[in-house]
Amino acid sequence: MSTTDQRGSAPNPLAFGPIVDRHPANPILTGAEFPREAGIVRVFNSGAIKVGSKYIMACRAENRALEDRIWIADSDDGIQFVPRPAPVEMPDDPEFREYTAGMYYDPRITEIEGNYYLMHAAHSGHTCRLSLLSTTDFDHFDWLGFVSETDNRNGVLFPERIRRRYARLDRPNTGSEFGDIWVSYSPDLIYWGESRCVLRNSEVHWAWSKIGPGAVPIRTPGGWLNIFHGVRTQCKAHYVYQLGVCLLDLEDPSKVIALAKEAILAPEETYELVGQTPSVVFTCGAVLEPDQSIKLYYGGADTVMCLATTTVERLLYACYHR
Ligand code: BMA
Repeated sequence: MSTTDQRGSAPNPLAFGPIVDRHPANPILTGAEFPREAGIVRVFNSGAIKVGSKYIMACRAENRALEDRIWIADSDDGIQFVPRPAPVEMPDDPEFREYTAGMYYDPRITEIEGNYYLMHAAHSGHTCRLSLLSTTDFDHFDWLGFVSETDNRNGVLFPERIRRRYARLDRPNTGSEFGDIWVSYSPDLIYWGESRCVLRNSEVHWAWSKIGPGAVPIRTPGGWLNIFHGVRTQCKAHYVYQLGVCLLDLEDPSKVIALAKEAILAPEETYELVGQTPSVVFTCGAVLEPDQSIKLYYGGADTVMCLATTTVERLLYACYHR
C-alpha cells in the first residue's frame, strides 16, 4: 500500500484523517439503560461478539458500591443494546468469592471451536488476576477457574489454537515486566506457560507508562490485528488511555510484524474526557463483519460504552504507514 493511487497522483485517503470513526450515536450504552433497581451508574470496557446475525455484549456494569458485574446485553444492529434483566450469575465457589470480592470486570468474549469464553479480571484485595467463564448460549455460564497468578490483567484469548495450543495475550503487572503485552499458551485453558513478551511499552512512542491487550485479535492473511491500549502519564498527574494497533505473526504472535506509530483513537470527545476516570478510551471487543468492516467497542472515561467503526484495510494501513 502506498500513499498515492496507481496513477501516482492523488493522495491515498488513508494517509490522512482518522483510522477509526466514532459512531454518531455515542455513547451507545449508559448505566441509565439498566434495570433501575440494579443501581447501575456506569457501563464501560465491555466485550462484544456477533453470533449469527445478533450482537452480544458482555458489559462491565458498575454500581455505586463499586461492585462490578458482568451483564449481558443484546442487539440486532450492533448499535442499540438492551441489557438483560439480571447480571451473569457468578460462581458460588468460596475461592471465587474470596478472591474477587464482588468485583469482576473487563470481560473479553472469544469463540473457540463452538464455545464462548469470557476471560475477565477479578480483583483480589490489592491485586488482580484473570478468571475464565465459558458458555454455549449466554444464558448459563460455567466458571473454569482462575487462570493466572495475582497481578495479571487484560487477558484476551485468541479465537483459535496456535500450534495446537490455546493462546492468550495478557499484561503481567509486576516487577520489571510491568505494563508490557505478553503471549502465553495452554493445553487446556487453565494452565498457562511458555510466556514471551510481545511488545514493550518502551516501543510505543505515545504510551510510555504501560500498554495492554484490548480486543480479541482479528485474523488477517498477513497476521493477527491486535488493537491494544496504551497509557501515558500526563504532567505526572493523570493517565491518558489511547488505543493502538499492531500486526502479530500468525504462527508466533510474539513476533510483531508491524506497529502503527500513531494511536488510532485518543480521548477527544466529552464522553471520553469527562467521567469517572478522565481521558480514557479502553477496548475489550471488536466485531469483524463479512464485508471486512469492524465495529470497535470501547469504554469512555470509565463511564459509558461507545462504538467506533473502521475496516481491516484501514487498520493494516495504520500498522504499516501511520
Ligand atoms: C485499567 C483497568 C481498566 C480501566 C483503566 C482506566 O487499569 O482497570 O478497567 O479502564 O485502568 O481507569
